[in-house]
Amino acid sequence: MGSQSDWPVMRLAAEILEELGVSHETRIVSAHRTPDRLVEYAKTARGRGLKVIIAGAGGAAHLPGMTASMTPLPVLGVPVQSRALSGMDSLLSIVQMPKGVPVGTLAIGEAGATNAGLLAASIVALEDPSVAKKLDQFRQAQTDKIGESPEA
Ligand code: RP5
Repeated sequence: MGSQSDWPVMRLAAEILEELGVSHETRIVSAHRTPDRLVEYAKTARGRGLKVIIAGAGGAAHLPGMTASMTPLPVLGVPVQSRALSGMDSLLSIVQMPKGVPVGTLAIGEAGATNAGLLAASIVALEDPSVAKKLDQFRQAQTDKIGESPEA
């Protein structure tokens, strides 16, 4: 994530990964304030064995796109809700990538963070049966919670 201030939202991605048994790391890497850290992180990610990167940022949210420009790994972008423009700035900054450098962009805020974790787990599950099983169980439990009629 781009800042400590993103953590209250981005922790939801970490929590769902934890729940699904997907090993992960959490880092603050700012495209603007720590550019050298970003280059180092993105360029070494695949060599360190990472499979997917979730990048959450707000405002002029260049972290996901710049990360995607420096790694062949799938990059999932989470637009964090900004104070000034409620996350529309974050969303547009992340989603409007030029052809050839994709970022899989999720919803603004908490839904996006959780869904980024779920999507990352789905990617990992392609080659990890234990994660696939936990993902199936998660989805079944979610379905089971939905009543057929509204309660009074
Ligand atoms: C972005 O600027 C961060 O991702 C964060 O969402 C936003 C505001 O950062 P702070 O000023 O709260 O550190 O780089």
